Amino acid sequence: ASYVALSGGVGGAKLALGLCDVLDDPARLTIVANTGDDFEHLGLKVCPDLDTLTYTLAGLANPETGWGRAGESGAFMEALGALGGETWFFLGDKDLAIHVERTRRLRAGESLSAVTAALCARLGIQAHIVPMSDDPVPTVVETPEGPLAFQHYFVRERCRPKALGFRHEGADKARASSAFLDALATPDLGAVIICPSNPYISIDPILAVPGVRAALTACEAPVIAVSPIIGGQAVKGPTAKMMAERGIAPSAAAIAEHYDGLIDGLVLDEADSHGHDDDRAHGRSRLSPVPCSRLPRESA
Ligand code: FO1
Ligand code: CA
Repeated sequence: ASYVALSGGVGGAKLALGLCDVLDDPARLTIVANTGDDFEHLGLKVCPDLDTLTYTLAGLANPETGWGRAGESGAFMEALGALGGETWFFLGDKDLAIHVERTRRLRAGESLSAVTAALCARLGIQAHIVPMSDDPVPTVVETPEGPLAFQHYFVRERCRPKALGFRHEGADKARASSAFLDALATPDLGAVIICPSNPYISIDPILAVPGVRAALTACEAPVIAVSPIIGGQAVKGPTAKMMAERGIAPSAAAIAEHYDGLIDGLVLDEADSHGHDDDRAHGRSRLSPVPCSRLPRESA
């Protein structure tokens, strides 16, 4: 069988790496990356989630941050700061290379899908990392102080402003990447896995691309989400904060509710199975807990 995973950055990349480990042939896995975090910075096209997936699967990721590269140096940033340039978004000396090369190829007319495939091949990655779309769909965060571009909210402001909502700019005109749609249309598709990424800022942008929801509900394969909430806390990052700001108590059941109508199952921690049973009692019985042992595994 083949598999499709929908992923954001650091949290999703860890599951993607695990999926590669359990598959005999990682080339059967297509990982669709959120590109709502992408932005142009210092004249360069930066795609954080694509790069986090790329570095993680290539074994090059920085183990402390989860993003950027291991063994990184900051001479460029230091020199830029001395010149009065913008340093709130850290671009390491090695990491800089991927932004420069991607920007060059995009300007030469290649699609983001083509550039990503070429760079992943160069780094020896067997799984297919594909952008959700070749069209820009930048996430804009609505805050009491006005709208903020995603990285300005996330990195520069450290998620401090209350997030009133998220807009996926350009989503109405965007087209899903052909590699994404082709992977969903594969006849032997075994499962679609929604990684334990932030539902609002990592998965919703993918679902906002026209045709994606329809393709997911139409496919025969089960769509299984892995909860990013364990015991009322986010595995990583500001997911619980964002849920609280929307008046939603962070729980695995709330994640099931968020993906209601889309998923066939939710992988959750034993710590959360009690809340989930409560949820089932309230009439959402088709969302049954899926034991982790039933995660996709190639039959021997
Ligand atoms: N996250 C930060 O918190 N601070 C940074 O300076 C930063 C730089 C950065 C550079 C390249 C890259 O691929 C990712 C980077 N990230 C940084 C992570 C990025 O902001 C992600 O969008 C978030 O982690 C959300 O997924
Ligand atoms: Ca379905």
